[in-house]
Amino acid sequence: MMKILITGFEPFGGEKINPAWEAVNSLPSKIDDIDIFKLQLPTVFRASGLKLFEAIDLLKPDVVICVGQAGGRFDFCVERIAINIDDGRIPDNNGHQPIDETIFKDGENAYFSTLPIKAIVEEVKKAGIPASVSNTAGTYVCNHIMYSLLYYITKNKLNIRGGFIHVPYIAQQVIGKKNTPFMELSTLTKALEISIRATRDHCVDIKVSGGKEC
Ligand code: PCA
Repeated sequence: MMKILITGFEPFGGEKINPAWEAVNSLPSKIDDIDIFKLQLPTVFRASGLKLFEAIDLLKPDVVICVGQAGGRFDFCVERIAINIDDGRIPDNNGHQPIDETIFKDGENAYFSTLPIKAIVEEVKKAGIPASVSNTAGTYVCNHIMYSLLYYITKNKLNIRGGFIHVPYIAQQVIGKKNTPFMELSTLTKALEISIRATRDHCVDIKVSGGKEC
């Protein structure tokens, strides 16, 4: 039996909902032979990481997938890399806005996702849902949590695969906003289910191009 811990963030930046949490919360508690544990994280530097570490220690999952909103992005974005820097465009939900601060002084400059990112993208696209590999998770709380997760796994030599997925706005968030991409909530939930199955089915990633020019 495989255990997956999947997280979504609280709303932030003036939004009333966070599609990441809405989609995570809509997942069933079991997918095939996989037990799904859902956790909402505060959109707050540091506190989000501490809450995640506690849940990892308690649950001892095989896989951790963190999910966040990336308003303005068109597709379901599977992140490749997290970097050791906090640089907030806006304050977090506790009013804290770090600028160019190192996340962990004894951490690497960056960590790569250990999810099968290419396999996830291919499987999600096969279901008719736009998806791609993203090469930056930004420098806000989402990059912070992805970095913290991979730092914690590495430092404690945990046998856990982990990574991060960014999702676009959902329909109700773009009412009155012009030229803003969105997906249906049910599409995001389906893409997460596919990502979970792809992670179970691919311990080693597939070799297909996910490259982009800048
Ligand atoms: N998205 C933000 C933080 C919380 C969220 O859902 C980000 O991309 O950093």
